[in-house]
Amino acid sequence: MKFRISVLCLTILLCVGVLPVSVLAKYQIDTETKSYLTMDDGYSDETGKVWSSIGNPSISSVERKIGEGSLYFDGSSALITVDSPDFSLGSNDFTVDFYLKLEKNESTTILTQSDTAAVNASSIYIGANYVGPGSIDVYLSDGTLWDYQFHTTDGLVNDGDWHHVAIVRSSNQVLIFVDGQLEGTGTLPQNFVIGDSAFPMQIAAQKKPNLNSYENFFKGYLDEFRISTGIARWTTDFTPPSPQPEQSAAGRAILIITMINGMDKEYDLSMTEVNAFISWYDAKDVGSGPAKYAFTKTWNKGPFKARTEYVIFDKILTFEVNEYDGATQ
Ligand SMILES: [Ca+2]
Ligand SMILES: [Ca+2]
Repeated sequence: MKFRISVLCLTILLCVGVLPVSVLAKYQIDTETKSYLTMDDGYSDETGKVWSSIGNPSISSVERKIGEGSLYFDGSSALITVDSPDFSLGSNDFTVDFYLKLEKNESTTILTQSDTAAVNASSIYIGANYVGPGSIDVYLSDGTLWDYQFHTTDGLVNDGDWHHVAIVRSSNQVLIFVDGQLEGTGTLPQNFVIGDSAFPMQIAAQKKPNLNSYENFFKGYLDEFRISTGIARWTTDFTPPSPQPEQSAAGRAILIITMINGMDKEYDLSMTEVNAFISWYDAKDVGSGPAKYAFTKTWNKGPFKARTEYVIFDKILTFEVNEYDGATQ
């Protein structure tokens, strides 16, 4: 007897045992994206930059906002990466955005390219709890001292929940959004040039002067951490981003065919290929079409130019399609 378990698992959660689609959700990388840590796989950067850890930041798959995980900073851990021309903010628009879940009420670093003396070679400092517990705070420098500072009120991000934060420079305006609401704003002099720091870019701590040690540690979770230059991603209130993977033919699926002898055959296919197989199966099921279906093998080809594997309709017991997102978002 032939039947099929499931034609197409469009609701991925119903498909057990195969990559849930949500795992792979991430923002699209555009040319303005200079650093983007999804925190799903540690602290690898989608733009190819290499971050190294201070202490032991750890992935949490329990606490996460988007994708598979977030990164937990225990109050003595941080991330740094070497200076890059990508981090020269100059007088350009920029956006720093992330999700955070804060576990600390004292002043804490989120992102900076400076040291705690801030005398020389400073560019940007983004922190929390400087106005009071739960504020988001931004300091900008022309290279020497902190020339301008911008704050939200306190009490915004210290409730133990996840919050989306976006710091935006749009021309001479600095905007701080929390959960998509404009909560802090201020004005820079026209064409204010932010200093071109040579310090490492630092997440979750700030370097001590003349030392390879750090202070002002962040405690809590960070997720979907992104630095963008040349773009003000938001200038009015918005709904915080929640990237959903495409459910289109761009996706891929694992097709598992169970043969009547109990053997499983697995194919990793594009949805176009899966749909072609289903069309063949449906046609054959009502008595038309060829008795066998050909899969062109692009794997394990060995010395051959091409290998084709045939599946015989009469030998199929069931099949199952587990769709996943194969496209980079
Ligand atoms: Ca994530
Ligand atoms: Ca620099």
